Amino acid sequence: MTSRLDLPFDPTSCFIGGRWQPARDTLALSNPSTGELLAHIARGGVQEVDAAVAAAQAAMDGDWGRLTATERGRLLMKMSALVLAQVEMLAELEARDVGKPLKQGRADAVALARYLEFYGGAADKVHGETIPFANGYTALTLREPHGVTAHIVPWNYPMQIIGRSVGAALAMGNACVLKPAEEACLTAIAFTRIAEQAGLPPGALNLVPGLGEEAGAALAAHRGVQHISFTGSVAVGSLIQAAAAKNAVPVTLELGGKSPQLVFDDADLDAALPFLVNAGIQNAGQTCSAASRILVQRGVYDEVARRMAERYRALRVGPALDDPDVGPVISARQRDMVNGYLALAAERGVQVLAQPVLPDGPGYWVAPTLIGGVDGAHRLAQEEIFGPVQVLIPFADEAEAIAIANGTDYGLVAGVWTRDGARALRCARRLKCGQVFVNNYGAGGGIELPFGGVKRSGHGREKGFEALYGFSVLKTVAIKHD
Ligand code: TXE
Repeated sequence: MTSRLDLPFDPTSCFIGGRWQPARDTLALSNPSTGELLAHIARGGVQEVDAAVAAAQAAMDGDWGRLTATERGRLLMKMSALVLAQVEMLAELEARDVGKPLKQGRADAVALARYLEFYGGAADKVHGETIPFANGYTALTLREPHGVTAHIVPWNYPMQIIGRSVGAALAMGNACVLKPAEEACLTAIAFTRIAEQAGLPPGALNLVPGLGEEAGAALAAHRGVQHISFTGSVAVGSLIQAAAAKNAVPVTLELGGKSPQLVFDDADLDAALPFLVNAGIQNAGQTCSAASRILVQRGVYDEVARRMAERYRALRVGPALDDPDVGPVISARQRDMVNGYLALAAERGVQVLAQPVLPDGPGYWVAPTLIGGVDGAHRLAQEEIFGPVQVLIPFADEAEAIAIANGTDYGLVAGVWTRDGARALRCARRLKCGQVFVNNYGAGGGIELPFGGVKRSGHGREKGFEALYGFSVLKTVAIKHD
């Protein structure tokens, strides 16, 4: 084995039909905190994807397809308990693989366990209805699985995204083919091991690591796949939707954003401050729902700018295993992309309000940066940077705040800070996005809360009960008996 890590599994295999099968080729993973080689993982391709889809279909037609909803739920609960028992191991893997600070990795692992618990408990509580219909008939609906579902996930929150997507799909009785990101996939492998240990029937969950343009593209285009769940970039999301269209299968796209938090003059700033900053720097800003725009009413703008800058200056940036506030970004490519945006901050008029000190050494470091002096139309306020960078934008009144907030191509999440209940409701109604948080941001992960975007942030909903509808199809049955 070529891994330089003491891993509790062999990362160079795919998991297909309940068996670990070495891939014909491997890919290198690097540790973002050091830039060093971390491990080699399987480089699956067309052949592995074909085998995984066939194994998933066989599971649908076999043991997995015959389980009751309650039995599926129990398996998910068992997986949840196994995850909880291994939180430290999972957090450490994520620290090495993603560069995620340990406390954030622990939170992701606990969230994964909670997704499995939530969907395990929900598995036998989703049901159809009877419908009043013509005399002599009984009409009803059944909620059935799609069949084989594809899950193409990114590197930023592997555990949480697997939990919300694979967890919900398994609860509804689908058989999954999981394609983790080539940049980080150790916790996806660990999760698959946990599913195996929990006794998930062969083929119910298959894992094919590999490159996006190889394993990912092959999976998205596969005729045997009946639903695709994708989280990642807008560019690849469009490709996935085009591939799904060719086979006329449904797709859920979660594509990131440029999410705002709106801070009104009457806001409780003591309560808001930690959320304003944390939602920008968590996971080094590599979060689809990162609050990368902070819109502040003019009466409190200076105070918010000063207090956020203080917090920025106090941020500890460092190697993930030291459990800093901000770790490295995922790759040299991501670092260069974010630094390309930071170069725009050298323009006239743009103010760098705060940047903490970066560690020496070879990791993929990006300075967390708080920026002022831009308007809502500036590239820094329009494009997803996907790094620890936030822009502060002043506004005069509610109408202007809503116009700026809605004035990007994205629409994923928004936060509103105000003591005025009517204003909070008006904003919640007028903001064009999939989730609005009032006097909080993120609601602690909000596993129970449906999540997804509008506009270029994507479509379809994951998380909460809603995901169970997305991962199932409704069949109508009309029986004539008189
Ligand atoms: O994403 P990709 P990348 C955004 C963020 C980031 C940018 C690029 O702005 O800077 O995207 O990140 C697989 N067919 N987000 O390059 O390429 C790939 O292997 C099928 C937002 O990492 O979209 C991985 O598993 N699959 C975001 C997954 O798609 C393909 C999270 C995501 O990779 C493929 C990540 C193809 N042709 C990035 N090409 C969020 N919404 O949270 C790639 N993939």
